[in-house]
Amino acid sequence: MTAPKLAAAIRAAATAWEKATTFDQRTYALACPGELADILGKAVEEALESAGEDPMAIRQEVIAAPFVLLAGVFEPGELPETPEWFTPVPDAGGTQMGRAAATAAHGFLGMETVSYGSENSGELFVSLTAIPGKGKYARKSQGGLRGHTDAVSFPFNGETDASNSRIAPSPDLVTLVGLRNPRAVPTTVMVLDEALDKLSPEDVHELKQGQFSIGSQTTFLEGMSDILGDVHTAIDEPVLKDAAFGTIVRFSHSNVFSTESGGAAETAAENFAKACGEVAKPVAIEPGDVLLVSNRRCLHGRGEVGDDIGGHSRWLLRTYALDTSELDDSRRHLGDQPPHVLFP
Ligand SMILES: O=C(O)CCC(=O)C(=O)O
Ligand SMILES: [Fe+2]
Repeated sequence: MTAPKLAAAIRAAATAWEKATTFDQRTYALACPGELADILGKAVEEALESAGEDPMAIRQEVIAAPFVLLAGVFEPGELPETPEWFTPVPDAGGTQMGRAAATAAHGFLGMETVSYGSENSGELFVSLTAIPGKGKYARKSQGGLRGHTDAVSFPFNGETDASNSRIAPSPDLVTLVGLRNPRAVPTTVMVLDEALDKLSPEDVHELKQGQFSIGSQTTFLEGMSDILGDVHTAIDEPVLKDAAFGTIVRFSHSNVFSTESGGAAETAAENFAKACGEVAKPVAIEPGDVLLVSNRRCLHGRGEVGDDIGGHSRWLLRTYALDTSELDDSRRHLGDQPPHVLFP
């Protein structure tokens, strides 16, 4: 039972930080997420030590987990009405503490909180809410989502994209912060190993071959055209890969296709999508919770959100974390962007 111990330590670190700072100091600190992660990550470690826990063991367990729900790690407190677009995240007491709790978790895990210049202009935290209107963003935001990994067209950590070596890896973690969820709309998690247990060895073999086209997630499309001059698609890539610590995945029901249709690869992808649906577990992220989802050992999706807009309707924040200890600076935007903004 690692999650409750880590949750208590994050809550202690975040609460102490809140008491020791003013609103304006917190605004300023959140603008330097690397430094804040160091400070809060150490505070989490100290809180675990004073509770008699072994921080190293807890860190390893969380890094290896498909997902970890950290319940009640911050007080959502003061919040404006739910926003109607991804950005900007309003600077209010509740969003500050939610961002701090996520930053503390990443800092403790030794991961950097990152964004991509091509998604929501590189904002580090974005709001996931129901968007009004009839366009593609509105439709996507109000509907359910089938299983996917985020930033799916980008390579695994430690690998290079075949078309452009600057393209940064997809995140290791997708981190969701609960601000409002009055209808308890579930985020769904699909543990990779559970899905693979449902597949034949032949299907698993097919999914490990470089024979899938992997298109971009909707939220990256416009930014990517601006930055790369084109939309990025990874071609002839595998969906599964054997890594040192087990099998890892990049997949999306809507953006991954076998390069050739009608063959064993296509059947394997269909069977995999079906298996993911069968193992999906609902996790309703409540206000004050942080859900860490491995973007390698787990897929995630969501139940139907519905058309409640603004007011006190569902509101999560999303950010990403990546182990950047081996990342070359060429894979960051740099220039006029803060260092945490990755390319493209
Ligand atoms: O809203 C959620 O619970 C998850 C959303 C998600 O996975 C996404 O926007 O990529
Ligand atoms: Fe997602």
